[in-house]
Amino acid sequence: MIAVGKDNFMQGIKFCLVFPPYKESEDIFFLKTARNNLGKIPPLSLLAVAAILEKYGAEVKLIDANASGLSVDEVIQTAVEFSPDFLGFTLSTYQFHFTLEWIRKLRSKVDVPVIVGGPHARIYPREVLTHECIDYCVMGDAEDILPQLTYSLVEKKSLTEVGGIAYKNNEGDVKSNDFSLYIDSLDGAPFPSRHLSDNSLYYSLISKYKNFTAMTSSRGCVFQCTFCDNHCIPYRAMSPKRVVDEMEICKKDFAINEIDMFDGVFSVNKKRLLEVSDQIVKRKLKIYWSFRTRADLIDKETLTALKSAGCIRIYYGIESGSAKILKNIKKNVEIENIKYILKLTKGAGIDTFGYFMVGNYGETYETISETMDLMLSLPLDYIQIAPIFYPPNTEVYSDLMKVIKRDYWKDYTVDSELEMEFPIIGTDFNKSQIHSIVRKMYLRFYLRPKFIIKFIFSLKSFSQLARSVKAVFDMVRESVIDNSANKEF
Ligand code: B12
Repeated sequence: MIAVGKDNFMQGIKFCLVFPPYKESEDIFFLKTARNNLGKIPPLSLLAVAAILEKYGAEVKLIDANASGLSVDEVIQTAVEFSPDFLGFTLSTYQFHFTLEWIRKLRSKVDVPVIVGGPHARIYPREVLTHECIDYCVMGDAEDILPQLTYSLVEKKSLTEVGGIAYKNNEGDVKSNDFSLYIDSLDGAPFPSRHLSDNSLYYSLISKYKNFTAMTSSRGCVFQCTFCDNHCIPYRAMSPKRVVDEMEICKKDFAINEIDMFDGVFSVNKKRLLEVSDQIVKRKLKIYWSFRTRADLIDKETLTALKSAGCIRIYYGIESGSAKILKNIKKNVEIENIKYILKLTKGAGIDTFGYFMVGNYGETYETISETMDLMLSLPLDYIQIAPIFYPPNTEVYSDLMKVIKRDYWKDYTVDSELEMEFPIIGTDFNKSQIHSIVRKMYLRFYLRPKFIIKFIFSLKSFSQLARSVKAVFDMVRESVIDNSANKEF
């Protein structure tokens, strides 16, 4: 690790971080309704990056074009006026080419080095760097890497000692320093620079209070689900104090009343969960919050603590009602446990959200029926169903690669013209059947009179009502336009 010199060595250096709009991938969120109405979540990665830069004295402009609705030309104009020394973007796989277009356009008017990070830069740094408009990939946590990279660039030092980056050397060859990728503790990471964005822009379809924001309190994952690559990153969680400090800042400095914790699994450690709840109560922090987890990581004691600490909703990754599928995807949660915990959660006065998947290895009409039955029998307030998808770096994608005999995402990163319809593996269902099933499941769940009445009575604000009416209207309109679901399942 190289020393970066003075604490404020970035004084006088300007960074412009841009979060372009994105469209939910059709393969991930299938209903147009969900795509158009899910909400606006702050670009947490860039807020974290901004905080690191500000810590060292840099001047940062963060442009959330996704939430503010700015066009690329408007963003270019703002960036030109700001006149940065560096541009920064976060890269996800599915949005890669769209983001690349924005980078190209911005770079053509603001010709400064471009630094990227995020999942796609971590997984395919070499391929990302084949694009001329991108100069540096940060492949891990930015907390140590970015100051070292910036320092080395400003001081014109060699980059060979800067761990966690990929770059092009003077000969144009891509070099990748695959060491020092991750920080050990997240407690030292500065609080996200929420003052750089307009917090009134953010909401989720089901958020109940304004202002709303999202937060993460851990990175990586300890579980091995076949459809996710989060376990490829070492698991680290912030201490309860650090978590509640950030919640307190949200409340006091940004008038935020509702926080959605976006950690893949927030309650890995029961003691941490109880301490977080305890500190919220002790500090008399009146904040409403929600988080994502698995049913086997919740029990009666935690639910009581969570309720008194203002937790209003738990998102459970249920995935399937078939024990066989749960085993195939390495989820390994007992169906009986799911039923028991969901009932307890509702009983504790906490809303429940269930994530489901369709099209996994071993999926049949029988397993779909089991999932449908479970979904309709559980005390769930909301659901989201994802058709099977094959993200890079996951076990499902490795299986797929054996069938298609190539690393599709790698080729796609280099070649923007490349398009390919993935085959669905391990089940006889094809993609359109899976989409039909998903649509049918959504309609079966959300158009139940019981659900509609309960939902109307649970509404907390006019904005929530307006958003919900629009979502329901879109959903019904969409299902009238395409009623293919009813033909198949
Ligand atoms: C919160 C979140 C969102 C938020 C905020 C997005 C953001 N990146 O800020 C919203 C809702 C907007 C969102 C949108 C999407 N997301 Co999202 N999201 C997440 C989630 C849950 C947490 C990310 C996060 O904020 N972590 C906290 C920060 C502090 O950590 P970090 O992201 O690792 O960032 C650090 C480093 O990676 C690095 N870094 C990251 N970006 C940059 C940029 C620069 C310039 C530098 C120097 C460093 C750097 O420095 C940061 C600080 O150390 C992750 C899952 C996960 N557990 O990571 C999925 C995840 C990143 N999202 C994913 C997906 C698929 C999407 C969408 C395509 C939506 C969809 N489902 O269709 C869009 C794409 C948006 C886009 N343009 O990138 C996938 C990406 C998979 C992939 N291979 O690309 C993930 C991994 C979930 C998953 N397991 O599938 N997402």
